[in-house]
Amino acid sequence: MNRRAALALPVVALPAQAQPNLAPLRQQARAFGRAFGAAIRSEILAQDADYARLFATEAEILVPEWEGKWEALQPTEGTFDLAPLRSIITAAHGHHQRVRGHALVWHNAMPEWLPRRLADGASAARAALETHFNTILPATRQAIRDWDVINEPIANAPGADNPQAGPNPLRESPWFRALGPDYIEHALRLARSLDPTLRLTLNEYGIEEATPDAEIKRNRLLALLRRLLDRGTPLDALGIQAHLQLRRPFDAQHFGRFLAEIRSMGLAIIITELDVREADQLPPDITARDNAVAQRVREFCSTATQAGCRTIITWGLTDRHSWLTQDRDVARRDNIPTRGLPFDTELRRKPMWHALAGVLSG
Ligand code: 9MR
Repeated sequence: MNRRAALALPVVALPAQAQPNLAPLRQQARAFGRAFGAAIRSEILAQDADYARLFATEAEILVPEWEGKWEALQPTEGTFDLAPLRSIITAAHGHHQRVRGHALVWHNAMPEWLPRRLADGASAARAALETHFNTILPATRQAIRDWDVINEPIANAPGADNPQAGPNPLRESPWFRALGPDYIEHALRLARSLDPTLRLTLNEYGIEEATPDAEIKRNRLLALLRRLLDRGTPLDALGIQAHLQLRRPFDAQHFGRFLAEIRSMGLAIIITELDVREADQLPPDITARDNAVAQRVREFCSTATQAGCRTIITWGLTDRHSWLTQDRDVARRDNIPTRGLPFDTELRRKPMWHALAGVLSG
């Protein structure tokens, strides 16, 4: 689609059924120099043809929801299995899509052996990191030009929600315990040395909303980024996960100032895992619920694009398969499935889709 055709697209949110011919998000974003992507799961890709078609049509970027984590890539120490990740790469190539890597250093989705190895001390931890990077980065070099090298390094704020939290601004993960705060710099330098043109991203959650806890996390993150950059650590982008929650307030101006600060450091901004958890008290009907989700997405994403963010990735595409309903810790207590992604369980476009279309082509 050319730019003129994209410009002619209506940006107001009308019911999806009324606009069957609107171009997919992928095309709408591309016409405006932006990119839309989504996290995908290889086992569903293999089983659900409609799901596969939806990703092929709507997403420019695919992110492996699980297949790029240690648990998937190195289930046994020294034995690598890239088959699930390769199935996503193959699908992406078939549809001229890009793949983002997620995640090289994280405290979750570790194979059972890894925490034990990290507990053996700094040199064992460094060796494990090097073996993993030395294998994965060259093997995926052709297909993946952007990796979340560091995922979720900031500790959550201490407080009522998190009584265990200590004063350390960095999360005391197995990596931190083995290597100290320098594990972040070490991993970023290693990635850069193995692949000098790879885009290196540090990805974080809980930094979006207007709560005291998010403010503490933002300040901790800014301090970490300043320290890394002052030391000449290679880093290209901040990934903002954006698992938004409607029960929390959002302040566009305040968040915009935070993004401007990130940009002033010379870092790109990527929205990496967007989805929306609905309010505790749900609005009366599905339309009102979907509009509330769309409204937050519109406000949040337009703040990000105004600050120069050019890439928006949702954590899944459809409510049919979403960690928001499948993860027991985040699923609603009343068991009502959350409608926090752009497509419903029948793969129909929802107001959130229209909100994204409006922002990406706005
Ligand atoms: O959605 C992902 C879920 O399917 C996996 O089981 C889980 C553990 O690997 O990770 C989930 O994705 C997380 C992402 O990797 C990092 N940010 C938070 C995401 C939701 O938990």
